[in-house]
Amino acid sequence: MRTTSGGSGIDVNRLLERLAALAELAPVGENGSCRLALTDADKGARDLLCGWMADLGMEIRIDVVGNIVGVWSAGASDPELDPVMTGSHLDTVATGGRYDGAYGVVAGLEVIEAFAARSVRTRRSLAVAAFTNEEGARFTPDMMGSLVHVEALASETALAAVSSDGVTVAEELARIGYLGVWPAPARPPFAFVELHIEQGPILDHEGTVIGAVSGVQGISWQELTFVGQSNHAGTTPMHLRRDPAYAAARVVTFVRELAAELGGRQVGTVGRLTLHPNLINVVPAWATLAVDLRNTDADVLIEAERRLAAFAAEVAEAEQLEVSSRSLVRFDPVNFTPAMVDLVEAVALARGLSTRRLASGAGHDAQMLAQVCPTAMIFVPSDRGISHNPAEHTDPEHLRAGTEVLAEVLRELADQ
Ligand code: HGY
Ligand code: MN
Ligand code: MN
Repeated sequence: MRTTSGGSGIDVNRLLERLAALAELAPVGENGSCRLALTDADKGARDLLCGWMADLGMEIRIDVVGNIVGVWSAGASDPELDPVMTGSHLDTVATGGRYDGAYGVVAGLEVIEAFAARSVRTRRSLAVAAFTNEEGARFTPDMMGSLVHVEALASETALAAVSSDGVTVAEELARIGYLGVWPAPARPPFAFVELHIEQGPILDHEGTVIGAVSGVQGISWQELTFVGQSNHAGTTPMHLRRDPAYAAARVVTFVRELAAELGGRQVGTVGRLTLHPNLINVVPAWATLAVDLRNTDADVLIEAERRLAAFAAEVAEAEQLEVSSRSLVRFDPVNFTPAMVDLVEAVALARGLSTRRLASGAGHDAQMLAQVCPTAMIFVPSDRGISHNPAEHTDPEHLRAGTEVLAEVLRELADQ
């Protein structure tokens, strides 16, 4: 394995400037950004990316669900071969940080900029992708663009998805000018490597710089709805109530207790709870809550889903409510290609960087690309493990290290 002789050419200040330009499109707090999928802020980020790609002489492909793929062939001896792809996503949650997703896209550009400046030659072209709606915060499912890219979701289904504010993906893509014509699903790349912040506490807590990601845990998003009897808060005796808010509250505490009981890597979250009519003096008519369950173990995740369904039915019966549930997202745990994980680890160690293997707690586009090509992820630490929060931060030296490892991994793969 070659290590990059001399300077890598990675300019971390240029990388930071691009991350700042993206964040400043729709700033949240000191450092954060709100670029919900297909909003004007997301359009602004897409426009910036396409401008940077054009400046690098990349061929820009926008597909039928708005995925952006830039291909750099200037350094390739065999440009007709399937490219090696990197990338991530530009959309954020509403209270997003500066690095989640954007770092992986901008670092991909940084690698190409460094290779071009040093006339690096490889067999294969390099591609950088920005997948549509990775977060799933405005439209479900999450990882929407990469699901379509790998033929795990029909483009028609994605285009028809309706946002939490009542518009479809197709309408919003047309409105922001990113309803592309490049076909999806696409021909799989030769390999895919995603660079991302860990978004959790492990690397930061240990003082480890690089994570060689072994895989991604399984994800189950369900929406539960309890329907009861709306009534006057003052005149309705407690024993005559059919209160959906009470049932929802029982589920919120149950999810926490279930995760503790199952132990291991089980996590459970109720991040969204809606009451109707949501008025101080009205016993609600209905309550809707979204439950996010995750585990690296597929069987335990199924057990968690089973117990949640049983508890929701039990609470509904006791409170004489109707209960319904619908699955919003369901992904099995994914293990990345062992040889690819080995490569990430070997490159990091060869550069003298502290490294460890770990599974990802967060979902990523890489877990979709893993269905169609050899795939790996590289993590860098998140300060205090904070993410999906404007306070998200990663040390510039860690951002540089991650990008340098990405450059070396991409170069090794592009010569295969
Ligand atoms: O939810 C996730 O894990 C990812 O941030 N979309
Ligand atoms: Mn992400
Ligand atoms: Mn995220």
